[in-house]
Amino acid sequence: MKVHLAVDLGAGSGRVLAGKVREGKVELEELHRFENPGTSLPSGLHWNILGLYREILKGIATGVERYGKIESLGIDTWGVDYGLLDKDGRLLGLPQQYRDPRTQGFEARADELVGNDALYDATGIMPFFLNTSVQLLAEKELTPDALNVASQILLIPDLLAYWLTGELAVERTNASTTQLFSPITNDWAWEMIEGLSLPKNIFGRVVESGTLLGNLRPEVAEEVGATIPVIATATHDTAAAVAGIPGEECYAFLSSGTWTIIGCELMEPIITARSRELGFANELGVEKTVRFLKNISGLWLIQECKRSWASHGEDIDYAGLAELASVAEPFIAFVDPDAEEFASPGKMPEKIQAFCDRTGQKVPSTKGEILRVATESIALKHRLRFQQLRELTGKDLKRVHMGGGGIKNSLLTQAIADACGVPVYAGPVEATACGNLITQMVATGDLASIAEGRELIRNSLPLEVYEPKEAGKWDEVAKHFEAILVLVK
Ligand code: LFR
Repeated sequence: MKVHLAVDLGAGSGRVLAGKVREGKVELEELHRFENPGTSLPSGLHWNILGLYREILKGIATGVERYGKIESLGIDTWGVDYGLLDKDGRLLGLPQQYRDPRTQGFEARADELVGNDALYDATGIMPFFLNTSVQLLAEKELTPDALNVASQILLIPDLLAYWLTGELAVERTNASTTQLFSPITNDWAWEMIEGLSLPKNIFGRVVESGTLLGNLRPEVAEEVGATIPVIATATHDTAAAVAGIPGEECYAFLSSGTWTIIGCELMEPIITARSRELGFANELGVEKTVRFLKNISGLWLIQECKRSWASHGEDIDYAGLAELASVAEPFIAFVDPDAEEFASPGKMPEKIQAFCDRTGQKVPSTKGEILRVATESIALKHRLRFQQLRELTGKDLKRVHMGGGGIKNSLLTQAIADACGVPVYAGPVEATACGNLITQMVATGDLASIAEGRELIRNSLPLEVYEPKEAGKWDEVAKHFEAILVLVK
């Protein structure tokens, strides 16, 4: 039996998992789980990066204790966030969270400086408040001290891998989330970097997913109990999830977590006036693929409702919340899950109610109603994006393959099948960890290709099929939903 470790950090929690391959099947085992709460300091919203690093070490040590030899390990996290290093490799300040409000107004500033259209044409990435480009611009104009002396930018998984190995590199799938990397030249988008007056010298070596970075530093190896090769896996969690979703036929992938991300795997980017208008991004995937996709604010709304009620002493688990939503009256009102007011944390139930109120709809009053409105609205947003994806790719998409924690919410998964009018193949829940692991296994020669890895996943983990129901009803409510989108535009 061979064991690889996947470190998978999300914007709420992180895990270290062991992927064990025996007799043609992969088994996942959670070795260590920890919280990753955003922390508010006088300087804004931050990640506790050193805390995360310590938790990762704990998880690796558990893996070594349990299995002795570890073939390799790889880290994936959310995209876009970064740390800056000085010339001696010291971290300059505590990395900030993409939801930190400092970026407000800086999408418009980027537009002034280089033009959002030009940025899209050069990078294939849409203007979005969280892009690294927007964050760096805000940092440069508001708090430039660190940038002035920085000699290297690393994204979060690169930074953690640097601490583990001493090797400096930015992995390509995550580089593509910065809006500063070109999927056409396969290099940093230098013209845009110059146009935004960002320091060119901080953008260093980019490596393909599946690159061996090196072994754990001797001090780290001593602490965890073994020397382990570290691989720059598909370090962007969504790239890992897409790799780990074993799609078949002509399918759209859907990676469902805090964000849900819907898209298609392509061999070439689609950068047209229409794709720009509809806001689809060309992020990069494993084996030189393009992840042509759109973010939808997914479980975030539900997670934030949960957090808000818990802070008032009503801590209901996700199963309990789903139960409340499933017995509430359907289709009483709709929100745009991607409306600006929902992007920042806090007061989510009240924000949903205020949205319904200001758009002249019935205001949901119970927890069940609020959650039902959120769930159906999220599903309807998927429908819209699914249809746009069909139009932009010209593909006759026959099904949705959905992976990630979101599939545990069967009300939402069924609603997505109903709203899109195609079957949803749900699985695996651990798509991200699976993609992280198979990318490593290809790198170590244990698998020939990602296709072979997907076959391994298909043979090992359950897939559940949700057939679409009540098509007529959803066609009708989609009209109301889309009218609300127009109203708030
Ligand atoms: C999902 C994700 C999305 C990205 C957002 C911010 O976890 O990585 O792909 O758009 O987080 O990085």
